[in-house]
Parts: sequence; C-alpha cells; structure tokens
Amino acid sequence: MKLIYAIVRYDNEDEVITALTKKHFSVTKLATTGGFLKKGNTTLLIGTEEEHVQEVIDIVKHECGSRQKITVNMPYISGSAMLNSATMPMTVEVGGATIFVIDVERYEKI
Ligand code: 2BA
Repeated sequence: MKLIYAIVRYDNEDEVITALTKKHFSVTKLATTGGFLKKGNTTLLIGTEEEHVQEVIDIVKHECGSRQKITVNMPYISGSAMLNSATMPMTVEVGGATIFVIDVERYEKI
C-alpha cells in the first residue's frame, strides 16, 4: 500500500478529483498553503496499491497540465535586508504538480 501526496494548483483540483474518483480512487482533499508564495493550493491524499501508483500519477499529470512561469513579489521577510525588495518582481515556475509517494506501514478501516 502506498500513500500519494499530490500538491496541485487550486484551479486544477476539481478536474483532478473528478478524474480520480471516476477511476474509483479514494481521495482526501486538504486546503494547504505554499510556504514560498503564501498562496492557497490543494493537497490530495490518495491511498492505493503499488500497481496503481503510476495510473494515479498519469491522471494528475494529465489534469494539471504543464508548469507555467509567473511573476510574483518577493516574500516579505521582517527585519531582513529583503524588506526593500518586497515589491520587486521575480519569476517562479508553478503548475503541474508536486507528488510524493510514501510507503504505508499499516492501513485499517475500523
Ligand atoms: P510554494 O512554496 O508557494 O512555491 C511556489 C513556487 O515557488 C514553486 O513551485 C517554485 O517554483 C517556487 N519556489 C518555492 N520555493 C522556492 C524557493 N525557496 N526559492 C525560489 N523559488 C521557490 P512548485 O515547485 O511547483 O511548488 C508548488 C507548491 O508545492 C509549493 O508552493 C509548495 O506548497 C509545494 N511544494 C513543492 N515542493 C515541495 C517540497 N519539496 N516539500 C513540500 N512542499 C512542496
């Protein structure tokens, strides 16, 4: 048994969840926040057998599309030299998804 964490953009969550549930995967959605941009994103938890992990990743990849470049403000870091660059634009790559696959030691439904 594996547990897949998929961090996806908020805009993609409906399509990903719909596609996964259509294929009978169980999904739990968590409202999360990226530490760098401090913007909301969505973390999906999907527990499945090892032989289905690639199928889940393929579905997430298909629904989330490719990475995009966006320009954002530098994060505000209080008391640091970065204070003056709070309005300075910078480009970061976002989109697609960040996926972690973890071994599950024990799985029970009681
Ligand atoms: P954020 O932390 O808000 O990061 C948004 C995007 O900013 C990242 O996109 C990356 O392109 C850039 N970025 C993040 N940290 C950076 C840094 N220290 N310096 C420069 N640029 C940085 P993604 O890589 O697609 O990540 C999207 C979201 O996925 C992240 O939102 C975070 O919530 C999560 N994530 C990504 N990698 C992670 C990891 N290794 N562990 C935990 N969460 C992760």
